[in-house]
Amino acid sequence: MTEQNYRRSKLKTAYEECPIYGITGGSRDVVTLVKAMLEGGIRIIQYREKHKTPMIRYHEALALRQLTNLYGALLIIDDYVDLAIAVEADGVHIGQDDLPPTVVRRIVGNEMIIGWSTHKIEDIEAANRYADSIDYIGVGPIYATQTKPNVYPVGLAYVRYAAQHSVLPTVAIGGIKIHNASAVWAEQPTMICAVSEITEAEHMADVIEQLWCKTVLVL
Ligand code: 3NM
Repeated sequence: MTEQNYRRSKLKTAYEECPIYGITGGSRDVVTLVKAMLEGGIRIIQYREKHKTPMIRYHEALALRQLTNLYGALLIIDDYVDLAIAVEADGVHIGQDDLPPTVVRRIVGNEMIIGWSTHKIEDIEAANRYADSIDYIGVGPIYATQTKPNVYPVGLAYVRYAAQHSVLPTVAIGGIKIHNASAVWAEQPTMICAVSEITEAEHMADVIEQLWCKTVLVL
């Protein structure tokens, strides 16, 4: 198996087990939060803690590496390529303003999954050109979101365009809640991600299930 096939089959196994892509956030302790996400069935965890110190991020990411290994889940590190390498994460997620995907690929080697955020049609076309370097794309924000500042909703049509034109798996993100998840699934993303809806949930497993069950309705 090539290294690219290895990365992609690892990712596919995870999203076929559960198509909800989990991202850390909110006010709970991050290890408690991720344990509840994993108990709720999520198999892809992105560690996204932009404002903590490098030392705190390192210790938290190490703890999440152990925890995700225990559950057979993937750990993806947001933004910090060095941290992803340091904790032997499964992947790193980068944005449009980070280093170019080809450069990140050169730094992390061929076994690490790379995800790339996209926000407009030209980004999807660029992602297709970078498809040797990256393994999935984020598409959003679909709806208005308080979680990521200074971004504007791109709407459901963008999910549809991504599903139809991206050669890579897609993660729909941004303002996704239980009440609008079925509308997002109807546009056929590979995965959906609901940050605040999950991190602020009182009964996390129920929320994950309700976000997830919507897939069954449109199949
Ligand atoms: N990335 P919530 S939107 C982390 O569009 C992130 O790339 C986005 O949070 C993008 O589910 C977003 O609470 C925040 O709206 C999503």
